[in-house]
Amino acid sequence: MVNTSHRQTCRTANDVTSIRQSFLESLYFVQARFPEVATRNDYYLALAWTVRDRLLRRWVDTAATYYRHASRSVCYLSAEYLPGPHLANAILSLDIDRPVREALAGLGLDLDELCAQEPEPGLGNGGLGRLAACFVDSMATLQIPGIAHGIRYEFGIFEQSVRHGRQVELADKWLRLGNPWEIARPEITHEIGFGGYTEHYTDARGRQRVRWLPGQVVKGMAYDTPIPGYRVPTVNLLRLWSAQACEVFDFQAFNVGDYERAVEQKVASETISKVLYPNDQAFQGQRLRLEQQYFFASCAMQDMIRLYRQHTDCMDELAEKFTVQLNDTHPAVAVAELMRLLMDVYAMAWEPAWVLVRKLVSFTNHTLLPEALETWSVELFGSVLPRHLEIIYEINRRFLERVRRTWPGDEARVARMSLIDESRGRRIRMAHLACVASHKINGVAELHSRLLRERVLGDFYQLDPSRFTNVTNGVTPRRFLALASPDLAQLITDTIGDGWLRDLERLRALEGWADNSDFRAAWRRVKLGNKRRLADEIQRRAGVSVDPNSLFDIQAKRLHEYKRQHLNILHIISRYLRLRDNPGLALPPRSWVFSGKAAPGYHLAKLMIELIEAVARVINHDAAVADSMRIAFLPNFNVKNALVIYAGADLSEQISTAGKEASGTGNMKFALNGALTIGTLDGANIEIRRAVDPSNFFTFGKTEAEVNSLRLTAYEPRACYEADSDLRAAIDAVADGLFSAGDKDRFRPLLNSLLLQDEYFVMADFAAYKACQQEVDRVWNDTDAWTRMSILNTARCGCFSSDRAVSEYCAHIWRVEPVQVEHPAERPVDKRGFYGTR
Ligand code: F58
Repeated sequence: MVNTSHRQTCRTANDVTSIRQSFLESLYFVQARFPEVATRNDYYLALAWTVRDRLLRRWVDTAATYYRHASRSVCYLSAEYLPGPHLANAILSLDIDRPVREALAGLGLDLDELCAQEPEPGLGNGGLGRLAACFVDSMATLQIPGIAHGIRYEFGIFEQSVRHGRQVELADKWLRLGNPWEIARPEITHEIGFGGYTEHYTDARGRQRVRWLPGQVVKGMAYDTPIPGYRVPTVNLLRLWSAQACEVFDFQAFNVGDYERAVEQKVASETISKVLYPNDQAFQGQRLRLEQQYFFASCAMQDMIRLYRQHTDCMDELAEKFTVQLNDTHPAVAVAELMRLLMDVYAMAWEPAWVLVRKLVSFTNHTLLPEALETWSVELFGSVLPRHLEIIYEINRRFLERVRRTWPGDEARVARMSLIDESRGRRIRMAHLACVASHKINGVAELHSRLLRERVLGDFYQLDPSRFTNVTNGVTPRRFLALASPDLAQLITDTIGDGWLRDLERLRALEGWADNSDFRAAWRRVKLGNKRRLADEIQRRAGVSVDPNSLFDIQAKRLHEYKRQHLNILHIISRYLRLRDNPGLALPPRSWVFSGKAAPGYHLAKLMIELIEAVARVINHDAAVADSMRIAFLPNFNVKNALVIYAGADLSEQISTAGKEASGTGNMKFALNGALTIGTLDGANIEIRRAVDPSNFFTFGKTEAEVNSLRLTAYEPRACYEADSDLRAAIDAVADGLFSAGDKDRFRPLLNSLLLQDEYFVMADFAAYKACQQEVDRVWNDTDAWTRMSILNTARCGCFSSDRAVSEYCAHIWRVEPVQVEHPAERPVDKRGFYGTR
């Protein structure tokens, strides 16, 4: 008989000798390599397999526990995930850093070097995808049963490089060298139909039924990635769906010599999960994008029902066993798909099916920007999903009946609330579909949730206020503090113990240490070390040398007009001009760092990168300001590159137009790492400012209400230009070609948008921003005061843990409870040696 402790020693024990043994065996038997020819990547992979074995043992135990208890589970649907590299996080979760380091050191290898080999899955655009990854991490840590479904894009977000001062996009080939973190599940597949037509018929029991006869069918195959909880036995899974052709070849075509047609079908099918759309915050209604959305929503819903039916044939209790969370509207077509499955496949009538859907589904909105709201042309939608269009019409018919009953005669309201927007051609409003089907609808920060209730979804709120709620976003402290800044994490643990890693509110115990000068000195030493690391990175990847003792002022996020990188750069220019004119001006040295990608088709965002680069080139080479100003654009902002940035920041730029940034999560990551924020009263900035106390936060700019009334009156950006000589000088310098070798046209589109429209009130906020930056200089000059504020920022940001956010989803939306994973040792081993069987 094989006993479990033996299994443990063979393959998954955590002592140095076992880890070394596993590593060497993985190198030989999985990588088929020997040391003389092994590359660093072979070593990385060997280590990944070694760690993976240790995850898989827990993963199987977790799955077995959920299966045996038929635990109520979260089915999290997100079109995007940005988990970042897995290896270091897995080692942290499993608490095996020390033995792994030692085992590798014995072989002359360095853990950090091997970790650096790992390409990251860039399966998302930005905040939304990273939030999904933080939630997945927190669900595992809180031992919440759940599966996160998404798309296994073969090409994720493009890799950004900067050539001649411009963004260049390169294909992201993250799967090129193999992915040791995924397990292909060729047995878990679902068929997904597209196009075709529907037929209405009467079934054997006399019921009116519909069947959909798709014109094309593709197969969705599951790839599972283990997601470990932090120092708990739970390992959940991220299930990414990959599209495959149903038949490898159309043999008929092949046999008659039509090779092209034979492979055409295969190529078309597999295109669905080929590439991530790189547009953030701008909806583009391409057919392929709709196909992607339906593809993964259907895979997820079919898979949820498959898992449910492992226990019972009766569909009535589906909503007791699962809860479905829509991460924005990208998976909202799941609502119609669920209705189709329940009615057309499982023969339920409309009413009970709809009751089930309403119990199952809830929806998180992540944006207020009108251009980001998804609406599909009815014509396109109907040609891809004819059956779903019928279902959406019927949902709408019933829903509008209710609206008319509630507000008789108010046809304007009916038009506003309809799932079909009739004002610009006929278009399906996906947010309305998600709302109508959800028992809870939430925004991601207090201000955002209020604006949803008052504006974007105001009518829906009036119809059913109890369905609306707020869950302010959060970030995982494991990745964004422990992995981002190991030294700061160590200092914190040495000071207050390590409980903060699972209960971030415990950071508050640092408050008392802010007044201790020895602690402040230690804090500064650690921060300086982090800044040195970042300075090395800036030198290596941007070719700019920065002084680690200067103030590191950082804006790292997607490039977007509403995020206002141009406000930052205009201020930098004005400061440069002031310094040039007054060489005696005593301004403390600052290094500005920008990082972020621009959507490939977003010309003004790309032009902002060009302007940053152009300004950097001039200022960095001007000896007159060499001691006090440096600017760097760090290319290819992603999860991996972000960590060293958050850890090394002194000042975090969170300067979006009030009312535009739903929440922000970078703001939380910076503050948690002890950066002070200069920010507007937008998104979660408001809550961060309240948490750390306004005295430890640099606030500026128009409030959402002020911005709104300015928009309604005749806003004149040119008047701001006339009124502020620094702003005028900055704009004129750009217009005169100071940063473009005399080319006055180069940045014209950007300047015109500011002077003629200024949709995002850059000009209106410039003076306040400038004044606030002077305050930053003043406080920076008082090193002790700054350090104290830095410590208090970390100490008071405990509430921005994604553990807190996920707990709120569990309590108020999902009604899901933690489940203790059973250890195999607690389970018998059967005669054959299979462990855990009954
Ligand atoms: C972001 N949205 C919000 N969308 O902008 C940010 O304020 C918030 O903190 C974050 O979500 C998490 O709630 C966002 O990142 C996208 O990237 C979409 C991806 C799919 C296409 C449309 C944009």
